[in-house]
Amino acid sequence: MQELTRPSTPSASLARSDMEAFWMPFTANRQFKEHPRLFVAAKDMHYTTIDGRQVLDGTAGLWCVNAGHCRPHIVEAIQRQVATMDYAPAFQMGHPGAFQLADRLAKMLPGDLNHVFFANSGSEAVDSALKIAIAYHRAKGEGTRQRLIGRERGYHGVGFGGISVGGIGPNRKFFGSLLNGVDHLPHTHNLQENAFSRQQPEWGAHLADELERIVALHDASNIAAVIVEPVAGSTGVLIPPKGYLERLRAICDKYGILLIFDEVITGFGRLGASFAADYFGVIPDMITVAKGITNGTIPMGAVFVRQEIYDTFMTGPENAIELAHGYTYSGHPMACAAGLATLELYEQEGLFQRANEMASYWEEAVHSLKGLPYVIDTRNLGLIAGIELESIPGKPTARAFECFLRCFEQGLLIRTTGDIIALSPPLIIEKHHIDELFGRLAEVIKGLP
Ligand code: PXG
Repeated sequence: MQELTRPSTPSASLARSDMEAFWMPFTANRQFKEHPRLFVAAKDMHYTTIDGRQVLDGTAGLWCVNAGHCRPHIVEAIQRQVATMDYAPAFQMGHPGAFQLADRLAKMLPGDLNHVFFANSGSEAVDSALKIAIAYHRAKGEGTRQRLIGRERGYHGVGFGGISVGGIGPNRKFFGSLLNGVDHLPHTHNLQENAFSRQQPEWGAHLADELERIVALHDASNIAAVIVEPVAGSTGVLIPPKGYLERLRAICDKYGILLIFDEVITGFGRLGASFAADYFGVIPDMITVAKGITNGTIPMGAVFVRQEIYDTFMTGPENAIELAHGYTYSGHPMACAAGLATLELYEQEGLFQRANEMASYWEEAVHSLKGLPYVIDTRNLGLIAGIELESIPGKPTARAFECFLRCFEQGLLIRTTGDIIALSPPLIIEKHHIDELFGRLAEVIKGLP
């Protein structure tokens, strides 16, 4: 075979014209391409920009790099796997890594959640979970249970299933009639009642009772599942009121409705426990994850299901496919290698415990921003913070976005949604990083227009 030239690597600089072809996701494309913000390297708590500056990562990439960047243990596992077996067919064939990763995950899971369906992203995990919920009821002879219940301000990715149960207007309004048969619980965010709460707010558990009204309207025999984020991330860090998740669990139990926790951001140590289900002591019937499952290195999502759900499908002829669902890359060898190495690293370094121990120092730092100009709320849980700014009249999002740009110039990566700053650093963060992060952020906020 003819020797090829060496594969090309991304170039060290980009002209404006080089940037046209890439249609960037969830990005103001024209604005970005005029003033690009490009990263070229990452290590532990920092990114390196294309012009050689160090940027402290206050967001673990996008809530995914929980063990910090470019950890050799994970990098080596991926390198080894890609050189040994790049791909194995996912349907009617297998490879050991997928079974090993599923087994390891099953051992971490709370309650009797102990089976794993692999996908490639949070969006796919959510669509898979919703499909499993409907098919589960059908397999049990309750095929009328098809309705799905999400929540206002919920984010469950961008598939049609996810935006249907999701509760973010701009993510829904352009995309037609979406799924039929979806209702939404009210969100729990209320600054009059809960501003500047530390950890779980006191007010709002009663909002779970809205599920009773939805059941009364449609009858439980028509409802398949409720899906919520235990802590909503993308819509600006909405922390569940004390008792709220417990009530949702109780109402679902009462009516035989499946409860799905979307733990794409809360999974893998973000709250100082393996999953939010462990943290809150509320065990759902299914959990969706992505992001931290591979430390953000190789795309992977998964649905965790209870024994009883899996067993319900394992009937009928042994040679029949039990669930007509799956992806070419379900359990991709590289994602599995990355996942196994990631879980080893989390365990070896005790990172979930570390996050738990760091949470009180983090909390003090978050609430030190109270009293700064425009800061109308600070809230925190585990290694998550939400800092809500007063909007510029007539220009929602503008103030927080300006804050984001100025932080980036000051060597700090934050994430904003609306006028809310969301922070979710790698779990390896040290106290001096926390001081640096909030010190810089405070200076930027003080100078905001
Ligand atoms: N569910 C939840 C709860 C999420 O947070 C998804 C599903 C979708 O995952 P994928 O892998 O399909 O993107 C997410 C994704 C942010 C931000 O800044 C959050 C997400 C993605 C991008 C940005 O808050 N969460």
